[in-house]
Amino acid sequence: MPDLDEIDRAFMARALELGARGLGQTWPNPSVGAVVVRDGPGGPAVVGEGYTQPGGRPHGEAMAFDQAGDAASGATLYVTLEPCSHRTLRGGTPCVERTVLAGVRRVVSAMTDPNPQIAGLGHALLRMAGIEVVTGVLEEQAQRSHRGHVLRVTQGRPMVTFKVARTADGFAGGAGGARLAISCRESGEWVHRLRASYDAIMLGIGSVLADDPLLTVRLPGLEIRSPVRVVLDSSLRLPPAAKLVEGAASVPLWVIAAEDAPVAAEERLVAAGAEVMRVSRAAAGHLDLGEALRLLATRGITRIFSEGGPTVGEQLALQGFADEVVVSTSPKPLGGEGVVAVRPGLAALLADPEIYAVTEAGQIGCDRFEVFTRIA
Ligand code: AOF
Ligand code: ZN
Repeated sequence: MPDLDEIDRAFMARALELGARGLGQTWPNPSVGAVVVRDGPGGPAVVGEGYTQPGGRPHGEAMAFDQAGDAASGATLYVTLEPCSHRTLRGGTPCVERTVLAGVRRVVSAMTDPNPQIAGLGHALLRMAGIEVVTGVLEEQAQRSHRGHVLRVTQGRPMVTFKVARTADGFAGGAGGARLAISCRESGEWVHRLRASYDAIMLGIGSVLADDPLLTVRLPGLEIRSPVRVVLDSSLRLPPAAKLVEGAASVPLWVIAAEDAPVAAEERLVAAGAEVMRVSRAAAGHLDLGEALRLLATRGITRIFSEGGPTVGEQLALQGFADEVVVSTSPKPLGGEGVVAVRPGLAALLADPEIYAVTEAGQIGCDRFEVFTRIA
């Protein structure tokens, strides 16, 4: 017989799996997974499951309770984030209230919601209503899943993942920035799936000019999950004929420029369907990355996937914003001079075990990949 802790971890793992399905779709809200479990003759059984819906409402718990109906009475609720205790204009009964009204006897929660409107109040109110509350089950996994939400509410910026693909000899592009076909099909598909779990994809104008990418999710069934595309373009060099701009009517395109970028260029991009936002310049005339990220957080973005280029990646890491770094390495060398994928500043940080830890590594198709997570 598994003990209660093991049972709790198993149902929480299921709740985390459900919550992960909503990643990239629920901003400005976190994607919360919830499972309602009731003891039956054959042991505990799931009577309701749910996760936060696109746009952030209904909340995960509401979905699970809708499915469970009367079966929630006397049940245990597993939830990946502290249930909300607040009432907002967006409506809906707070999840704490729904939990009490449903007659739930026990709540197992992975972590406290750092949103100052909640911050422990959800758990406290449940306990005051006589419900047994267990917290911290699979907390590490939950913290990772909710990192975008946590950083947005505690630091006012989204979480950022920087991803770079390199040849066996370490290049992201050919001489003069020429585009290279680096990744194999399987890892290309994996990147498309990863993209779909982020709220926005961000890249520097250098990569846009070199590659003319579309940056949408092109996997069957996932096309509608394309994140917002964000271009860091201090002087507004983005040509209105770029593929990114052509698609702006169907997938949002936000261009972040410096305050002094030409107004005429802004007008051309806006006429083509893009939105232009402005931030200050920082060192060496580059955009102030911190200000750009804070701006994106105020627009509701919680998770950013940055696909380049190498200079943007290095800057994100040096300024402490690259929460995760994904490096994929192909078995094929370029065999000449090119654009270095992992620049020296980033390489030094990734090699420092006090700053980054390798949290995942493996093989996808012919490519090798590593995920580095910032730990300090
Ligand atoms: C939950 N379950 O599924 C989510 C929660 O704007 P509102 O009213 O939807 O509230 C959003 C806040 O609620 C959000 O900032 C976060 O703290 C929490 N999200 N809570 O109980 C959920 N998505
Ligand atoms: Zn809620």
